[in-house]
Amino acid sequence: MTPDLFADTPPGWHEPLGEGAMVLRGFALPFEAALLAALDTVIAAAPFRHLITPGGFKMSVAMSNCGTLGWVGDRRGYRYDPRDPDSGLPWPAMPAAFARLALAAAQVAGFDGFTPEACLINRYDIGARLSLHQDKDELDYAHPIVSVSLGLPAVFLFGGFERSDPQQRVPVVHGDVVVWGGPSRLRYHGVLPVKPGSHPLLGERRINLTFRKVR
Ligand code: MD3
Ligand code: FE
Repeated sequence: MTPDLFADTPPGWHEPLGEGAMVLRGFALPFEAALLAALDTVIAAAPFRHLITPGGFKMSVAMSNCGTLGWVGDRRGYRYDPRDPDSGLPWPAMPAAFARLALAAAQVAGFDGFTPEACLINRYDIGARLSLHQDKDELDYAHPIVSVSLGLPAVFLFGGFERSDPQQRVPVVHGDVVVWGGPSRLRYHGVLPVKPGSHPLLGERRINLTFRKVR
């Protein structure tokens, strides 16, 4: 990695966001090569697709999954499913590098033994966004969600417990990991439209991995 003298924070910086939520700047960088290789393998087996929301809109974010469960949605609503509805096959296995990174990041944030069944993989092309929502399809909110940002930078909106609560803007770049646990687990959040640009390894896109313990 080339040290960036003008970065806002040094690599390895751990930034508390809210109770139970923490940004681990650059935490994924030592895993970068293994993550990108594993990502290619997963996406070859379960290509990205744009889900249709229950309201009938095509999401701007393209998604896939790995692990024993994947998050899927259609006109009927959202659910976790052991199979990819596009292929009828089980989702690709969770790559070892993915599992190790999620476990290590959760541990640093104070959540021991994090063994997620699901990794949702979001691809943001330029302009793609994720509107404000809560993640409520998991059974036990005592488990954190771990999110890994790769490729182009983005700005997370980190709100409160009501949709109308004020939002913090949290910029994230390639390699940043955020652990969302404790009381922060149920806060509203979203992603602002990804700005035009090109990342040296990933090109004109942002990839976000979210690790979830579902049941
Ligand atoms: C804050 N993904 O897939 S991860 C999602 O960058 C999702 O793709 C975004 O939100 C992305 O559901 C943001 C950040 C995230 C995940 C879970 C949270 C933020 C959270 C749970 C509570 C509070
Ligand atoms: Fe979410």
